[in-house]
Amino acid sequence: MHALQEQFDEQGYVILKGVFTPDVLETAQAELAVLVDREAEKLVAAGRVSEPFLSASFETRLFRLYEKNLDIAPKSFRQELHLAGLFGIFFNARVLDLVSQFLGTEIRLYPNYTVRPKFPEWEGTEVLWHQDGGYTAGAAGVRGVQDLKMVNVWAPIVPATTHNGCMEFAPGTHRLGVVPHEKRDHYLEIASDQLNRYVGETVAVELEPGDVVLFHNLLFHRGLPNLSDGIRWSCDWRYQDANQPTMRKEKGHLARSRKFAEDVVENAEDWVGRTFE
Ligand SMILES: O=C(O)CCC(=O)C(=O)O
Repeated sequence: MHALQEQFDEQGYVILKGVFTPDVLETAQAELAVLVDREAEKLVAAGRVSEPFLSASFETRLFRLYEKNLDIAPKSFRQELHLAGLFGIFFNARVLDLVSQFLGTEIRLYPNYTVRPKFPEWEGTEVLWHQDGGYTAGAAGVRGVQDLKMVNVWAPIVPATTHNGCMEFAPGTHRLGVVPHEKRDHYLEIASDQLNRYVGETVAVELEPGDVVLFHNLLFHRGLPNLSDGIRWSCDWRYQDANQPTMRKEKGHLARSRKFAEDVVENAEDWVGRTFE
């Protein structure tokens, strides 16, 4: 078996260094900066801020805009991500080549692609211990979630460290099946009787921009608290064997397909012309 797949099967994740080239990252960050511009215009127009904080850095500006407006702050972006500069992330040929080793030729971008601006010390963006499949099971029922053939991907846009809230994994927990999750204020959380056995054996996943981590849909994971004064910007998205149903109301977008080649998202322009669905 391929070494990547072996580690993925054993630990539930695999870290890949330097997958995105600097130009892919710069293009993505520039696009996200435009998205932040739009947020600034919206808040100024609504009278929620008196200035657009134009001189603030990418790492701080969105937080400056929302720190006194946390009641309406975005916890994540999804619908807004049909932007040309993000095609190179979600449809990256190097990532898709790797993922095809797990999923084969029919690959769907699963309909929950996300960009997260994790704010300093705000529980609204502090994602608690969960399995991604736990969210799907919460909405669609446990049946079928166990069999979803998926590869989940997480990549930072700024360095992700234990200080600013990188991901934390509980290795091996992907073999436990879907476990019960409980509803908290902002997110679901794995029930404590399930979690307590594993919290002493976790790993913090510190990554540089360009690195990606692939992980199993049932791996216990969370984002650590952000103790820095900057935003931990990151992307998380998932690929699925497109022969399967998404178990969501949205159908996602084909990233590779032999069967339905005409439906594959072809390029950035094609991506921009589509919607979150
Ligand atoms: O970025 C985070 O802090 C959490 C992301 C996450 O839970 C996920 O990608 O499934």
